[in-house]
Amino acid sequence: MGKNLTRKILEEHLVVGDYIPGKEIGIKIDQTLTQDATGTMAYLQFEAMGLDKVKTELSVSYVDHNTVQVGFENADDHKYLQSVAAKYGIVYSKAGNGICHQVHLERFGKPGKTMVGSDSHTPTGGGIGMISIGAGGLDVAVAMGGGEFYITCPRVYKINLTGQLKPWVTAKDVVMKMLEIFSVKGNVGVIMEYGGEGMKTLSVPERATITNMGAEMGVTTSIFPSDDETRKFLKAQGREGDWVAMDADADAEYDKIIDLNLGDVEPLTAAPHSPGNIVTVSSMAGTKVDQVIVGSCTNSSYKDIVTVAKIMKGKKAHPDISFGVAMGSRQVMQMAAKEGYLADLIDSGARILESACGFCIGNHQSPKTDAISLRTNNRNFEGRSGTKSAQVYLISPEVAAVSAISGVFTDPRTVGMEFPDVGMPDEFFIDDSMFIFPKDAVFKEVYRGPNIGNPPTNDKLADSIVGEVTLKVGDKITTDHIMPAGARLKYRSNVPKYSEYVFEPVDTTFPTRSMKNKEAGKHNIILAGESYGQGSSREHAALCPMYLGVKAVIAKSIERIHAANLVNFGIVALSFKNQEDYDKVKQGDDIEIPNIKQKIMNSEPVILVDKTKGLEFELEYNFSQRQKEILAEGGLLAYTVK
Ligand code: MIC
Ligand code: SF4
Repeated sequence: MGKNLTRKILEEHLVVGDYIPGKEIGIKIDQTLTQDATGTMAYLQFEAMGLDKVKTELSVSYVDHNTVQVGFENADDHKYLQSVAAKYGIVYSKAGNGICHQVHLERFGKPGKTMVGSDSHTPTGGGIGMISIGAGGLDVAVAMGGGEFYITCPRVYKINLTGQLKPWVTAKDVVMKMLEIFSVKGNVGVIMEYGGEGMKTLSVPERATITNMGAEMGVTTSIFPSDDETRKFLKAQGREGDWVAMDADADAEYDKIIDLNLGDVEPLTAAPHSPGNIVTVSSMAGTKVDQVIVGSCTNSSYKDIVTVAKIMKGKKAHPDISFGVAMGSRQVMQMAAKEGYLADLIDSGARILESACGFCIGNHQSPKTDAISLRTNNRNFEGRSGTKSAQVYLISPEVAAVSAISGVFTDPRTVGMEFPDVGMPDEFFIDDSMFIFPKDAVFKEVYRGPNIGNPPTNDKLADSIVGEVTLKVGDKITTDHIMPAGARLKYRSNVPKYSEYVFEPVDTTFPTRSMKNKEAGKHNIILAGESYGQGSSREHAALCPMYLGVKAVIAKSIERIHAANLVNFGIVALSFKNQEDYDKVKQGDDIEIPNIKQKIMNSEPVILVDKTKGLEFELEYNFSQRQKEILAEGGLLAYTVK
């Protein structure tokens, strides 16, 4: 049997372990990316490692999340990031240059390479044939220092695309179809590999939309082969030399093969409050809408923006709609300006937003109370828009534009308009002047504003965990529940301050109750249901609980990036041997996990003693030897510098 593409790239980068699906492997990382909201902590941790320079082929530090700059904090962080980039040989992408994933695809992505990024949508790079994985900032810091990156050797599913998309049906609908099939949970440890004749009809940015939102399925990453379309895209970006053909062998082995006929896909939407709540746009048709926003790393490529501009040309956004457009990169914005599309958008009444994350992370453009908001991004978790009562629907740019005009949810196939089939330009407009490359960077000293604190450290793992179930939560708790972003995002570099908001959307008393326990020498334990830690890569969802004295999370299941982040910050992730035991333990119960350190190190069963109930429960865990040692040290930073 031949090899699939995933295996080919991973084997070429394998440095620790054997290629056995389900087992931990360490891979060499060629490129890294960070964004500012996770980047400051990643670079503080990198600094703590005491190295001279990054050891990767390329590391890029993007500023795209915290660009609103209300108060000094964000601007201070940007300056810190710029100075660190200059010191360590990192490319710095200034605020205004665009969203990390879109810009990286345009200017740096290379087929066959590996990349790790401190953002969960790093798999966008899979659209250009990279193994591109999202991780916590500390894992990225280690990779920048030349350390290998650890993943579970994946199970690989082939998505065999056939047919061709019908007019008004898009790559966004394809990935939403995938979410309908695979849902947002149960896909940990899987890589989705796309192939088949249908793939050839999709351009690189369309493929990137699919791999981007693959993150919502909880997979390790998604990847497309590198073919002639990839070559065309790279050539148009002036980078044909970066192209190599990459594909699976004709007789490649897969763990599962799924056929998806592109011609069968129809316009879809993810209804509130999960990217996995997929319904057809036609079933929503006629529903009144309050806000429409086009943008985010999922849908803000040249093709997306030009398509929207062509639909809007000569028309106006409905008077009751707030219509916003955020282009994914400065390149897209420059081309839209030079080719007249920006004028068409402005004429239509669009609010032109910065080329940044902004609305997607609830940093601005929060809709009105109870609003129906249609957005082209990838996540619609409750409250993520900044308005708890808002109903956010995820849609394609095409659905966004026609609905902005009509004021109601509209199936674009019904508007009687000719489909604006926008192709790939032969040449993109190239202007790299908002990058500061290491050769041009002037380094004087690392700038540290008052918002930048040293990363807090943890104690070594205690012999026994003794404390309280400080919080019990249900299923699908996302990192936006654990560590909200939006208005709180500006505190990312100030852990004591940011920790005041841990679990804010769930229980505002959690930080004070936890701190009280910590000060009294009691450990905090979180009890959770299925798919705990869905969503973002933000390590603050582990780091801030660690700061508050959380020592263990007992959950029915934990999503990949968050599970790794918990280990990285010395928090023990456990599950009940019998899932029903979850119902028996209550918030506030006094508990003890005797001899946890010794038991984990010796791979023995761990027992939870519920002193309040007088009951004992067996707990399970699944740590590699490396993870056990990290936990014993109290986290990855201590383990790395020891
Ligand atoms: C997100 O889309 O949730 C974010 C904001 O980009 C996060 C990163 C962060 O929290 O800083 C992600 O996807 O990892
Ligand atoms: Fe930015 Fe939104 Fe993409 Fe996250 S999902 S990187 S917040 S645009």
